[in-house]
This record gives sequence, C-alpha cells and structure tokens, in this order.
Amino acid sequence: MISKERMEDLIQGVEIEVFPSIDSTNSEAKRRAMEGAALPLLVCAEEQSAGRGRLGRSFYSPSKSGLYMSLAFEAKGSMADAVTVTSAAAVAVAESIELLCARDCLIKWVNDIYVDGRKVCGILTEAVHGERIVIVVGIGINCTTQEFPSEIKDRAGSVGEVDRSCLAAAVAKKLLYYCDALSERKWIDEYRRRSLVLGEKINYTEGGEVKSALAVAIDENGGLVIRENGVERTLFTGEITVRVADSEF
Ligand code: BT5
Repeated sequence: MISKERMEDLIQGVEIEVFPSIDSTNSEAKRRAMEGAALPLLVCAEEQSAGRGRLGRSFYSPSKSGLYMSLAFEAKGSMADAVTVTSAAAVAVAESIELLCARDCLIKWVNDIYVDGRKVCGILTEAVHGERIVIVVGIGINCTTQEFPSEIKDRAGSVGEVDRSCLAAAVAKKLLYYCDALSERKWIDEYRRRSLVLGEKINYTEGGEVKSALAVAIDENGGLVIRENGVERTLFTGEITVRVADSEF
C-alpha cells in the first residue's frame, strides 16, 4: 500500500494526497492547482483509470503494482528553465530507482527511463497558467507489473519489489531539490551520463515525417543536439518521438 503517513515522515513541507483509484494523478493535481491548493503538492494513486502519456497516448496503470504520482509546484525563474524540468525529473527518478531498487537506469531523451532494455517509467510534464504558473510533473513507474497489454509487452518492464511510499518520497525530494535551483542545472551531467541516445543514429518523427540523424549532444537546457546532412540543430520538446535506429528503443 502507498502510505500517506509514511511519505509525510520522509518528506516535509509537501502536501500529500493518496487515492485508491483516480482518473489521472496529473489531472487531479491540475484541478487542485486551479482551485488554489497549497504547493508543493504530491498526488499519488494505487491505480489510474485514464493514465495519460504525451500526445494523447495512454499510460497503462494497473492496481497496486506501480507508482503513479504527480508533483505540482510553482514555476520560478524563466520558462527556458521550466522546459528543463522533465530532464530533471528523469534524473530524480533514475537516481531513486538505482538507490532503492539497485537497478541501473538509462534515459531515452526526453522522458523515458529504461532498465534492461525495457521502458519502466514515463514522465509527463504539464503546466497550469492562472494567477500563478504551476508545473505538474507526472511520473509513472512500473514496479511489480508482470502482464502488460499486447501492444507494449515487448517493450515495457518493471523495476521490481520496492516500498512505493519510499520511492515516491525519494523522487519528490530529489525533484524539488533540482527544481529549487533550476538555472544551476545540477542534474545535467547525470542526465548525459545515462543517455541512451548520445552518439547513436536516431530516427525522429516531426510533423508526421520520419527523419534520420545522429544524436551528438545534450545541451544545457536538456535539448537534443542532432546532426542531419551535415547540419546541426537542437530538438527541444518532448513532442518529438525519437527512436534509436535499428533497435527496439
Ligand atoms: C509517457 O508518455 O510515457 C508519460 C507517462 C506519464 C504517466 C504518469 S502516471 C502519473 C501521471 N498521471 C498521468 O495521467 N500521467 C502521468 P509517452 O512518452 O507518450 O509514452 C506513452 C507510450 O508508452 C504509450 O503509447 C505506450 O507505447 C507506452 N506505455 C504505456 N503504458 C506503459 C507502461 N505502463 N510502461 C511502459 N510503457 C508504457
């Protein structure tokens, strides 16, 4: 069970809500943010009936075998910094899984965490614009899930037995630490070190067209610098789907 009390012992100064079931923790965090909830706010659920990925995709969120969490906090600093939140979250998740599950993690630009060649976590960052700008970082980690729907069963994996309350608190703590000083990019070297795409030939889809390029660097903002026909450019958003060429990633 995910325990609110256990998390409150492990992390101070964060409002915490735990639901047995909810449509999406990101949707709930956004609703709360719009209602003026105190921040930072951590919303966790044992299962999601409408877990969301990017671009309208869904995130499989079965009961009690995963950690589905959203951390909402007020955006400080420039929006250039805000776009780096997803990469900060990827490092916070990778470090927490390595610490608590003893599994090595790789990060597939920009928002997927892989263990043993399988996606174990996805991250969805959204924002609520009102009197304050609130960033909502949604994180889904497969812990003990064994059976996946047929469309993802060859690509999805799990991190194994773990105290999900501890994992949630560890991720939230690290993410808040990194985001408290976003401009310092404290996580960027750890992001680069775990990159699955650096130095690889990739295929990316942009505007419905599949293109090939070489991934040459991750810049200071977490952008992916690619070389295509001798010309370098930087991919910024997670709205682009990247695949390492000739592999399952
Ligand atoms: C993501 O999108 O991977 C972001 C997922 C974010 C989920 C969290 S859970 C808490 C919070 N509340 C929400 O409603 N969402 C967030 P994307 O990169 O677009 O990947 C989606 C794709 O990953 C799907 O189209 C599937 O191919 C695959 N997928 C779906 N469920 C998966 C799972 N449980 N494990 C691994 N892969 C999955």
